Formats: sequence, C-alpha cells, structure tokens
Amino acid sequence: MNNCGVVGRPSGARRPAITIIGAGPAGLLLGCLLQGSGAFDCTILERHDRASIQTRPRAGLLEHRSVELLRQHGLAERLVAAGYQHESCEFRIDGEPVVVKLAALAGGTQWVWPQQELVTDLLAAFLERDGRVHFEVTDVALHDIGSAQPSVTFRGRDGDQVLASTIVVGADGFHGVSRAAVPPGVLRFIDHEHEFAWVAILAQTPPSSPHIVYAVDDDEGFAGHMLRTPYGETASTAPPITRFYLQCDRVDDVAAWPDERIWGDLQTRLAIGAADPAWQLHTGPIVEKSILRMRSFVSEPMQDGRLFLIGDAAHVITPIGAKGMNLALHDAGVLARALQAWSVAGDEQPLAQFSTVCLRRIWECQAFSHWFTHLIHRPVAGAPDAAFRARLGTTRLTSLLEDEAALAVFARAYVGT
Ligand code: RFL
Repeated sequence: MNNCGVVGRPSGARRPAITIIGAGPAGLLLGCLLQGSGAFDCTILERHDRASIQTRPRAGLLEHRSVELLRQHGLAERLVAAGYQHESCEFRIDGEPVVVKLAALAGGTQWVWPQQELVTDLLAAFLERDGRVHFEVTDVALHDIGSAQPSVTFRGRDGDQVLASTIVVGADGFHGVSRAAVPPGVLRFIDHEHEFAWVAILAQTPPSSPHIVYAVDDDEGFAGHMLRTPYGETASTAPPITRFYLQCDRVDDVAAWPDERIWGDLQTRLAIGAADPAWQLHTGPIVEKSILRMRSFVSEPMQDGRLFLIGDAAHVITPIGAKGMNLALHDAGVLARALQAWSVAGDEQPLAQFSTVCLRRIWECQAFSHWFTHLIHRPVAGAPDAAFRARLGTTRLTSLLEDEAALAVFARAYVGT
C-alpha cells in the first residue's frame, strides 16, 4: 500500500498548483511536462542562481530511452543537433583493449550531452511554457503534506513567501530538505556504502579515444576516460573537456592527489600495450577535482500524502553505468503521467502506483550498477583476499567480453533500450 493521500479530482476551476523544489534535471523535466500540458500551474524553487545551475558539470550520458522521452515532448532539439551518439565503449584489461559495439548489440545508442546543457534546455523550455522559477531561495520548508492543502514557505528576493500547493514535489537532490519533511517511520531508507572511491577529475583536454574507456589494472585498480566533448576534428567552438576517474582509497583526501600524481596514474592505468603503441593520453589543465565516495541509497516508498520525491531526493546510485540522471528523468516522466491522469480523469491509481513503478526501474539500475562497479574495480590494496578477488573480477570481465549473448544483455542494460 502506498502512502498516497491524493483523493478525488483536484477541485475548483483553477489549475492544480504544483510546487517543485529543485531545478535539476528531475524538477525541470517534470515542470516542462506538466506546464506544457496546460493543465497545471507550476512553480520551481531553486537555491542557486541561474548561471550556476547552467554551468555545474556533473553527468554526461543520456540513455536511449531518456532521449526518446525528451524527443516525444519536443525537448531534444539542441541535444540531437549538438550532442553526439555514443556507439561503443572500450575495456582495457591490464593494457589489452577490447571495444564493445554497444549500438549494434543494444539496438540504440546513448548520447553524450552534459547535464548542464540539459538543464539549460529544460529551464528555457519551462520558462517558455510560462513556468515560474524563484532562484536563490533560502529557508525552504514544507507544511501539511498529509493534508489536502499542503504549502511551502521560503525566503526569496521579495522576502518571506508562502505557496499554497495542490501537490509538492521534492526534486532537491540527496541533500535537500524534502525527504526530511516526511514524518519518521513512513519511509524506509535502504543504504549501502561501497568500499570504492574515485578521484573525479575534469580536465581541459580533448578526449584521447573515441570511446568511453574502462581500464582495469589488477594491482592499481580502475581508471575511466569519459568524453564530454567530441573526439577528433569537430566544428564545435566549445573548449575541449574530458572527465577522468581514478579508483582511490575511501579515506583519501583530495590533497593526496596533486595533478602530477593524477596524470602519472592515468598514464599507467590507461596505457595500451602492444595493441596500439602509438596511443597517447592527452593532458591539460585540471579544472575540477574531488573525491567521490560511492554510495547507493533508495527511499521506499517515494511519496507521502501530497509529497512526491523524484531523482536524487529519493535515490542515489554509483556513477558507473551513468544511471543517476536517467533515473531522475524517468521518475519525472512517471509522475507527470500520473498527475495528468489524476487531473484530467480523476484517476488516482497511477499516483498510488508512482513509487512502485519507479522503484522497479531504480532497483534494476541499482542491480546493474552494483554488478558493473564490482566488475571493474579491484579490492582495496592490503585486503587479505585482494589478489583472489582481483583474479575473480578479471576472469568475470574476460568471460563477459568473450560471450556475445552476455554482451547483448549488458549492452541493453547499459544503453537503456
Ligand atoms: P540535482 O541535479 O542534484 O538537482 C537538485 C536541485 O535542487 C536544488 N536544491 C534546492 N533548491 C531549493 N531549496 C533547497 N533546500 C534545495 N536543495 C537542493 C539544487 O541546487 C539542485 O539544483 O538532482 P536531480 O534533478 O534529481 O538529478 C540527479 C542528477 O543530478 C544525478 O543523479 C547525476 O548527476 C548523477 N551522475 C551521473 N548520472 C548519470 O546519469 N550519468 C552520469 O554520467 C553521471 N555522472 C553523476 C555523474 C554525479 C556526479 N556527482 C557530482 C555526484 C558524475 C558525478 C561526478
């Protein structure tokens, strides 16, 4: 049984007022879908200013099905024109490269489209559809979410304000205020801290390969090369950017990773042996560096009364497999359809089923991401069984890469077809 306190069709001649907390991919897509239908009056509250959400680099890969969702609603124009399709990925096992033709195996492709670009597109579309955004808000608080008349208070440019709402949506990320507004005992939090961590780097340098590269070194661990701008000659005038990841110790501080150490470790772990002696790692100024300790978290259910949680507010996932932003978009799509069924036809069932529908996809992705994380990371050095587990990991990865049927299953889960 879900905690759906939404009963009866929204009353009165006025359109239902939807207050969305957070202008990330989840909140903005929901706002676009609802506002675009003409049946809702949406307001988004965002604690940062417009420029910072439009320039904050995070995710970069959109699944095939996310792009289809955006296309259906006229939100993929710039992404299709300026983003590019990601048709294969490469594994390097102790210097031995293997390219996996994802598009051919999965019947679709992922798209490289940085999160800040998607946020820029969605924000523009939301404003064009007459949605309202309050930027730089503080002191956001949710009230009476168990009643038929919830409200949200906040401090904005015009001082303290109250938004009487029909529905409140928490799209404010993992550290937002919405989840904490649910009374204790209603939601169950399922949490897992992984033994792995990354030094996550953004460097002003062109990609060194046409593919995402997952490199595994039995002794040193994982290194990743993720494209954020196209490989090779392009018409783009944007400065080239590449994301890199290096497996590190969970207790490491970023100070332990000066730039020289980062480039040295990337050289070692990404190196190709005899297969391509000419391959070179492109280097450049490191513009962002952080330690990312891997964590998985799911709230069950994702709703209480008139509050619905979407995106990272309800779940986080390890970045490997690139599912976080895609799950956020999926939640927004499911909630938009449920709210439309409720508003137009008075059908409460899709709203009552919102968490169940989203959680199915979330757990599929959690299972994929957990499996993939363990496949390409190596146990923390010094663990008594490190060598044993490292050999198991490499054997599993090699077996996968040699099995066409298993690779097709992997590719469909990875690409999201
Ligand atoms: P977001 O993007 O965190 O947006 C939440 C918004 O809410 C605002 N906010 C508040 N506003 C008002 N009042 C408050 N009290 C507020 N508290 C917060 C915030 O300012 C923000 O604007 O959540 P959303 O929309 O759920 O989107 C989730 C995605 O951002 C996240 O899952 C991904 O970035 C995860 N992720 C990746 N996902 C992918 O699908 N593919 C990837 O390749 C990928 N790479 C990554 C990632 C996340 C990373 N980090 C930094 C955690 C790489 C990295 C390094």
